[in-house]
Amino acid sequence: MEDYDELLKYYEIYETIGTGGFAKVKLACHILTGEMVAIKIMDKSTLGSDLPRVKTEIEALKNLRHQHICQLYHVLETANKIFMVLEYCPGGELFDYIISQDRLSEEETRVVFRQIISAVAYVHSQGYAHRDLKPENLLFDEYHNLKLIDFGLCAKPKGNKDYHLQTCCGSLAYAAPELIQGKSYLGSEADVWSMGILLYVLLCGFLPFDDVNVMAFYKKIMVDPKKRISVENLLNHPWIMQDYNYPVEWQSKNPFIHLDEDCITELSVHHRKNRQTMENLISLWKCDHLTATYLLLLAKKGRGRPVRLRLPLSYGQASATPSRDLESKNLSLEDVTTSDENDVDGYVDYEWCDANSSRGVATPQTPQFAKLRIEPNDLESKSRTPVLCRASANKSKNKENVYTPKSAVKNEECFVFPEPKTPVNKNLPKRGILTTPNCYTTPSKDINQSLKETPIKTPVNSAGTNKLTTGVISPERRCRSVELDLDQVHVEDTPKRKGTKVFGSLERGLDKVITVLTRSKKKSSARNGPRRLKLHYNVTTTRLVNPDQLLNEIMSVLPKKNVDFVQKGYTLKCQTQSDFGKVTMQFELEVCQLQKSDVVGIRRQRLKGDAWVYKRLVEDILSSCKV
Ligand code: 6BJ
Repeated sequence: MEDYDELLKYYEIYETIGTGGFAKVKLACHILTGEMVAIKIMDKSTLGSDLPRVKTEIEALKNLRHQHICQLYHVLETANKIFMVLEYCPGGELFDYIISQDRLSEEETRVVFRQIISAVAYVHSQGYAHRDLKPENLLFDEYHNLKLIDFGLCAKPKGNKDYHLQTCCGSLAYAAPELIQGKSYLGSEADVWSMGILLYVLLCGFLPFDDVNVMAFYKKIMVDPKKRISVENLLNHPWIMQDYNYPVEWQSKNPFIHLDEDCITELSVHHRKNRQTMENLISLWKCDHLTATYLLLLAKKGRGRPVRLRLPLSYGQASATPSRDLESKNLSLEDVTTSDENDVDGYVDYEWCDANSSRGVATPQTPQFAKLRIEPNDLESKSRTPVLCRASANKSKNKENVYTPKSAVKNEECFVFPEPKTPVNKNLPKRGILTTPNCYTTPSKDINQSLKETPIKTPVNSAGTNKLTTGVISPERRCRSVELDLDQVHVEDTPKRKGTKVFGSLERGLDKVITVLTRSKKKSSARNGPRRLKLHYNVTTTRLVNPDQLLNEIMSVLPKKNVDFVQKGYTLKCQTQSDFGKVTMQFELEVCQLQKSDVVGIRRQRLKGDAWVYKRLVEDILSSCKV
């Protein structure tokens, strides 16, 4: 548990949003800036032969800084754990986005693909090859701009850039023939192959080479790498240039050399150090808390928020954040105050925040009530998230220090969505079960307009049943499933925080929180229905109006598909296992009420497992339900 002490000085940790082979990703809030982050958590003892992969990723990400690469802010290593604090990308995986739309139009594919080329060209320019390019490794940020993740398989041949690699890695479906055949290969050429597969998937919604028979699959994958286009020639390929008339801009718009004046000023004041000293310290780019604070402050400025840090404490000093102090009184705080009640410490920059911003759960205009985590297993508290973090990008109390966001407007590879046109490939079958019609808003070129449209601000009620109601277990797996509470994963590894000194102002805050707790508890118990969610591409609409009927329908279908599940309110935490008892897939299905509509929907979220297998399984489940 000491493993978490250092991390908890700087971040508030919330729910698990993904589990991979050897890592778990949790949402968190950086306390000083109030910015949301994603934290990749790895256990050294279970890493084993994957440890080099983690080191590779850290080394690569420390050297990469680009508008389409998920930024690494902070690395912490303890006796048993490695923590990577990463850029927050609430828009979900490109994979989920594609399948929700069936496939993308040619115009939208071009927008997305130009961003991918931009990221890959930059990676190559720095001497790296990614080697695991696939739509699961591309996430959308809050502005619907893509960010490349997972550099665990990337390679940087020393010295000669044309060095041929030998290791076969990555996902087979996206792997180049020379890689599959075990030949030596150029990482950059292998990446271009994967990009070809990606382009196909974007336009068609399925893989070009797919065969249950591995040999048959291998035979299909053949082309001489020398006949393949180079990234350089992709940049200004006629198809890529169409509608744009300029090549892909792949250079970094956030280079390491330039330091932001306002961020330096704020950090100098905060640390009581002169500007030059501060600049020298930041320029070391140690990937420590200072790096994280600088980069997150810059991100905050980029979103038009005040360039301000929250607490006048120095690094490493015991934190006086409300939640930690409150927790010392056996309360775990997730949300603290209403926007006009936040007098907990000197500088007030608490905002409504909801890590579900992509799911549109926030009401910045109305007073916010505290949401407390009473019980780690409490559904409501888990589905509704922290308040101390950031919220609406254009809501600002401090007008003097507000900046016009630059990144999204200035960056030509971002946000230049032509109006959606009729798909060119309309002869292909359209709309599968995972399709949510009309759910995608084309981002506007006008940043202010697009910020208004960002789901963070959309009011949604979030009510859920807060008890583990019934554990429904598929008959085939009754024994194993008894232990199955997927949430334990979250609970077990989130340590109870140690008590810290409670400051007077915080005690006042605590009083308020207790009052609010009573209020919000009353509120939720009075309303035991499903959550109201905004139409999002992870939500499938139905024709039904009765949530319980839909829930029962899904629960009757799951055992037939060999899916184990635990019901928590209107959420079904599902998993599948191999014949050897290995968990092959984890996902959630949640029955929700759609906003501004009488109908109910199903929110789905993959947590673990192969994306294509997941797609087929969820399609199968949903088409078996009479929805
Ligand atoms: C990475 C993952 C970066 O809000 C969300 C936010 C999902 C951020 C999100 C909806 C949600 C909320 C609560 C519970 C369940 N990010 N952001 C791996 N490597 C590098 C970066 C990431 C992951 C992220 C994902 N989801 N679902």
